Amino acid sequence: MTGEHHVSEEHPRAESIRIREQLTRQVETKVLALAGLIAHGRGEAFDYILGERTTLPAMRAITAASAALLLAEYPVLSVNGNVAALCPRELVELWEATGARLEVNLFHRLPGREEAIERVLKDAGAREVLGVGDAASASIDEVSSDRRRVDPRGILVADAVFVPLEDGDRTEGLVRMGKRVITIDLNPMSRTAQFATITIVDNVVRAMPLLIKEVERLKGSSRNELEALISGFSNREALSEALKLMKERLQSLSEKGVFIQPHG
Ligand code: PTJ
Repeated sequence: MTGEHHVSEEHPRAESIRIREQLTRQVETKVLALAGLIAHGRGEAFDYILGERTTLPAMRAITAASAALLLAEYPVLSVNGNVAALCPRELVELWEATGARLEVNLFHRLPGREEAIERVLKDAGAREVLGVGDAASASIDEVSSDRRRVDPRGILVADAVFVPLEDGDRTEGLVRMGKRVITIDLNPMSRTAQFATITIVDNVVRAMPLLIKEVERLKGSSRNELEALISGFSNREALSEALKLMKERLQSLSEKGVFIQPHG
C-alpha cells in the first residue's frame, strides 16, 4: 500500500503531501522505520509553527556547521532512515563537497534496513557506505540503544559527526567522547538540539541544499577564518532565537485572529 494520491500541484499542501507519500513508500522498502513516520509528524508540527522557512538563526547555524565540516580531520555523515528517505542525493553531494564519509547508523536496526539504506545511497551516487551489517563491529559505551553499534572506520574515529534527526542519547554520548556534533532538528527543545555542538533548527529538506551551498562558498577560507565562524556561534543563543521566533509568530497570528497559513 503506497498511499499514492498524485495530488494536484494546486493543492495548498501539495509539497507536504508529496513528502508524506515519499516517506510512506520508504516504509515498504524498509528504509524508513514505522517510528520514522511519527518522528516526521512531530517535525511537521514544529515546521508549521516556524512558518516553513529557513530563519536567520538557522542560516547562521548552517554557516557554523559548514565551517565545522570543512575543518574536521575526519568528518562522518551519519545516515538514518528518515534522512535517507528524504534527501539521499543531498547526502551524496555533501560527501562530495566535504569528503566526509557516509555511515548508516540506526535506532531501529531491523533486518534488511541497513542494506536498504545502503542501496538508496548507492543509487544516489555514493561509492562507499560504512556501518552496514558486520562492518558496524565497534561499540560505543556512552550509548545504550542500537545506535551504539558503529563502524571502526567511521563514527568511532570521527572528530565531527553530522547527525540529522537524531535522538538525544547518542548526541550526548558523542559529545562526551569529545566529538563535534552537528544536527538538523526542527524541535529546539529536543535533547539532541540541546546537547549538539551546532543545531540547525530547520527542515532537513530545506537545510541540506543550503548546507551544501555554504560548504562550497567557504571552501577557500583559511583555517583561522573557519575557526572564527565556529567560535562566534553559540548553540544556546541559536536555540533561544528559534524559540523566540516561534513564540513571536504564534503571538502575531493569535493577535490577528488568523489561524490559516497563507499556503495551508
Ligand atoms: O531510522 P532510525 O531507526 O535510525 O530512526 C530514526 C528516527 C528519526 C525515527 C529516530 O531517530 C527517532 O525516533 O528520532 P526522534 O527522537 O523522534 O527525533 C527526531 C527529531 O527530528 C524530532 O525532534 C523531530 O522534531 C525532528 N524532525 C522530524 N522530521 C524532521 C525533523 N527535523 C528536521 N527536518 C525534518 N524533516
